[in-house]
Amino acid sequence: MHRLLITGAAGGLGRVMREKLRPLAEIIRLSDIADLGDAAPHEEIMPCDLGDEAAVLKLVEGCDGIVHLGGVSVEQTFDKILNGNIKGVYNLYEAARAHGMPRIVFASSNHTIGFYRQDEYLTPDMPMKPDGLYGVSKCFGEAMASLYHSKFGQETAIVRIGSCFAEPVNHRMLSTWMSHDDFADLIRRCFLVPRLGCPIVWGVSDNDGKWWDNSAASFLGWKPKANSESFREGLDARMTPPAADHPNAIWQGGMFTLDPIHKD
Ligand code: NAI
Ligand code: 15L
Repeated sequence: MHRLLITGAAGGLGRVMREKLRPLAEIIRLSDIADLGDAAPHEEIMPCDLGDEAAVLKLVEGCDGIVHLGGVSVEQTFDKILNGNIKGVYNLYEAARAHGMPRIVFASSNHTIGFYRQDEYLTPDMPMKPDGLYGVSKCFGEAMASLYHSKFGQETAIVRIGSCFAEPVNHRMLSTWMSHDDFADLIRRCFLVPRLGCPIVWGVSDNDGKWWDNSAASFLGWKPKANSESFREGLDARMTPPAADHPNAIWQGGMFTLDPIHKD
């Protein structure tokens, strides 16, 4: 690619992908509402609020691919979610439509299905069961990706990320964890595959205890390499596993299922 846009580039995943996705494009355009530091020679920095339609239109101009990580990433007030994740996604898809429909990797979340129990094994065609307003906003994002694919042919990889951190930080994440390297490799494959379409891909490493079936996305050729089992012993030494009646032992979305509707 000539120019790859990463939104949410100042966030936890954005900072990691800023480095790991460097080989994918000659120029990496980085955007966020938070500080992004100085641009390296191969980088362009374009601060932008995703809720600002005109700014997003400019942001996407000239881009050949988009990794959309920006937006609210936890349970929050409806107003914040509305701006970042609802208006933001609408603005992004409209901007992509105006600028040649660059392929999009959309960071969706396991919180679209957080109210499934941990003893259920999911395929991507199963109904959504969001566990909060944040999860609902990701359902909206997935629906926008599907709409723009059906109506206009816009291609998106909808990646339902489990827990993408340096390592799992609790026992639930032994099932949901995805390594940074596996995510970067998945993104690379989404841009390299000749025809992407609009698949839902479970963003999870090859964990022994995973809850999600990725066989429908096998055409991507993505074979995650990491397995959270290597962290189990360390986790067991640091903390006791959750009791059987704890949300982290019942629901796939874990503690998000307990969040109230945030008012401020
Ligand atoms: P993060 O919260 O660290 O990063 C999100 C970034 O988006 C932040 O830098 C924030 O400033 C920016 N942002 C928020 N509202 C914005 C707006 N209105 N306009 C422009 N930028 C805005 O989240 P993280 O962990 O890096 O996640 C990245 C993406 O992946 C998010 O969309 C999140 O929902 C999704 N995800 C992440 C998971 C994880 O395990 N890290 C799991 C599931 C989904
Ligand atoms: C998410 O969607 C969040 O963005 C991330 O911070 C984690 O909480 C993750 O899900 C998870 O479920 O572990």
